[in-house]
Amino acid sequence: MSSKLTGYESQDQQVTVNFVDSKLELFVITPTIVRIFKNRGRSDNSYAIDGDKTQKTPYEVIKADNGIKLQTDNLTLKIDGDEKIDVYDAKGNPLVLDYRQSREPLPTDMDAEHRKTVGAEGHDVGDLNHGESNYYEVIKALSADEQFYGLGDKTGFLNKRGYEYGNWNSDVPQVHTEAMTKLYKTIPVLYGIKNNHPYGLFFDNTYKSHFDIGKESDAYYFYSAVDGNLDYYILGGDSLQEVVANYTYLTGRVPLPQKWLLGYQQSRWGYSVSDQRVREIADGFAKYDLPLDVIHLDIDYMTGYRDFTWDESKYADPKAFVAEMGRRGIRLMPILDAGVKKDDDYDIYKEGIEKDYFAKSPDGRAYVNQVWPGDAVFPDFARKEVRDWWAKHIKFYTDLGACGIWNDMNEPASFKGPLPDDIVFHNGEEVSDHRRMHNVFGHNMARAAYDGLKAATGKRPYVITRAAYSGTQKYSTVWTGDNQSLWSHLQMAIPQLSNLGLSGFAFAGTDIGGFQANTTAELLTRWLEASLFVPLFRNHAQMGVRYQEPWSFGEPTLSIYRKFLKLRYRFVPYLYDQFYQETQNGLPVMRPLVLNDDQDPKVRNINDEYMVGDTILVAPIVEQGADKRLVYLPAGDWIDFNSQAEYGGHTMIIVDAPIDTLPIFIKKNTILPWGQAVKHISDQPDRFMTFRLLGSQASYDHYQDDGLDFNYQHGEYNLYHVAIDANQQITINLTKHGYPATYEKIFIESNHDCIEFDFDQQNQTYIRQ
Ligand code: MIG
Repeated sequence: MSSKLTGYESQDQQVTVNFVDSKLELFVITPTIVRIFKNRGRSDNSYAIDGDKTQKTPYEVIKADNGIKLQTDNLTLKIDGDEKIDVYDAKGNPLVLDYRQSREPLPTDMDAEHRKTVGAEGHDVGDLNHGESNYYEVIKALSADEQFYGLGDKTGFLNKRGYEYGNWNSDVPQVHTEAMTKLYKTIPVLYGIKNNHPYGLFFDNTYKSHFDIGKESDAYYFYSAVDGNLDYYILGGDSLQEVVANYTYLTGRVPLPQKWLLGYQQSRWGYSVSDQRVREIADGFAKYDLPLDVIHLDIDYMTGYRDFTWDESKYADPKAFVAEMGRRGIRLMPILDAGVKKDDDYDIYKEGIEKDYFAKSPDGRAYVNQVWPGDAVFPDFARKEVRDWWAKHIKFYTDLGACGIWNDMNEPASFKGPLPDDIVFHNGEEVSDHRRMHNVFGHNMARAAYDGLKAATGKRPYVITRAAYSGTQKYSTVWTGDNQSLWSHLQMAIPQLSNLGLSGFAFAGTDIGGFQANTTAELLTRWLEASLFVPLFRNHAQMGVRYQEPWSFGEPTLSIYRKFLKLRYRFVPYLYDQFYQETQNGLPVMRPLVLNDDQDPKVRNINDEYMVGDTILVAPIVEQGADKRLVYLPAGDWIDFNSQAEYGGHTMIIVDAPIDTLPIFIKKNTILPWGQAVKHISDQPDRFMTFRLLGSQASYDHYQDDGLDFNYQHGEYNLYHVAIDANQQITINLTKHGYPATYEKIFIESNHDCIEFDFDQQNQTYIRQ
């Protein structure tokens, strides 16, 4: 057989494989992560990965057959004489195999002439390569038994097989259906389970790209990009959990949030028109006995949609108003738009022009498009100096007392047509263009907000962003953009948030109740129930649609809404513990069932259940009119949280769920921390903690810190190990004591008892009363 492979060289953990007229670089990052790189003429830098993730890893390269074989303890890569790569796990099971034949595009009845006219009308004609000279494809063989997950915020279902998706951050105000191939984010990580063997692929390329996951063929799936280097990572691991942990090891983990971020948040485009209107909303929550932590301020608080302004004709005294809300336990979260108003009398615009901080047309002038403020320009956020400038101005908000920054329109969205390809942006300091920098615009904007908030407050920044790239999770939480008040969107929320979690975004949420269109009492209630454990717990609606505050529909909606808000606060310590775990293990808090048991074929296509950590299973009603549903219980024994009934695992059961009921199942023999029924999450340390035993014996590790700043990184946190054995002997150990405000009392609730333990300062132990 003829081979174009001429040899290889290796240095440290980099292996260069030489072919007659090209070369391929392989980087052994860890035993379970290998990077495959081929320079295609673009500078080599990553927005997703910070620093060098390479760990000292033994590996071997041997000549084999018609090529070479690179082997770590966990992965084997075979590179053949045609530059084809096949990857196997340690036991020799195939994970990722290059496809040897050519693609066979689906027949469409369309000739070139028709394609032109149909395309001209604005229809998607499905041609991936619009004559781009640096276009490429990576085609992998598909097995009959192979399922796919990940890809960030894409529409549709949990398992991505059979669909295609695009990566070009887009503002999509139309109804998000499974036919919509792209939304706001570009997170090109794809997980596969091939004949029961999990793996991941991460394509680190910011240019417009595309995945076809067995839509075109049952024989292959492929990635394509219009430009960029070939730069992808093989992610191995013995379980899907290990594969996901490898991805978050590479691209970073969601940092511990301030604890109150886990509280309930209320929003509507329209509240921010005046301090009086915002006050009315806060009053509603007080009047109806509803817990609330944050009210979001949409674009109307600004002066003429100018970033870094607060209209004093609508707010008598913004700072005093934010403080007034703060005294009531409510924080305010202002929106910040990507487009900066073009206005010669506006200091931010003037400063940005003087210092040359905006993207430019090829003629050298600041490029102007239109967004909310009318004519607007776009900061060149990938330049550090521009981010530092933006970050410095974030102080405007923190000085007024705002609790964070909600970044919008940062795909970037534009009203006068898309930004042309050749708009000049920078890639760091290097001159680049919109084609390359579009998909990281939101990433860099969010990063600037993170830096600004951190510098100004020393607290853990609360940033929300609509657009994102892989790695943005280190700086920001995300929401899924402009959904609608449709049952199909409530249904989509579960797989969409599950896949975002698998893609590194452990802190995410949808607009509860639906953003566009008019919600109903039933839909709003079911959406709140389904979101009970969703980290970003925010109701948001568009201006012009019917009100969807908890009281808008009267009774019984109000009482049911109140019941679930109160229940959420009970679970806040559990969720906070899960975030601590996530920083350690890199796994999302909200999980599709497949993440916890990738060997159970029954969980690979479940779209209407999710887990929280590995002990809580949630099976909400997501169908109009339904009052019962089927629930698949995975491995283990389960306790129905509502009825206390017990069930074995690997079974399908029918549960009743009238409108005021959310089916929740707790793995038998679990301890749950049980938060207090507070109205707002306090900045003051909790003095008591309750742990509830479900089942007969269990143990649990609980994390505690001040919930606000970075002192935990210097050891200021506590870990409690709570255990109840088969004889009902209870032990509470402070296994780490770095935060001074230990709980004064701990209550252990089991069956019908509640046993109190008091902290003994002298001996640093808990003593049973
Ligand atoms: O084009 O600021 O997705 O949450 O309320 C609309 C107004 C602009 C889009 C966001 C939405 C927000 C709205 N914004």
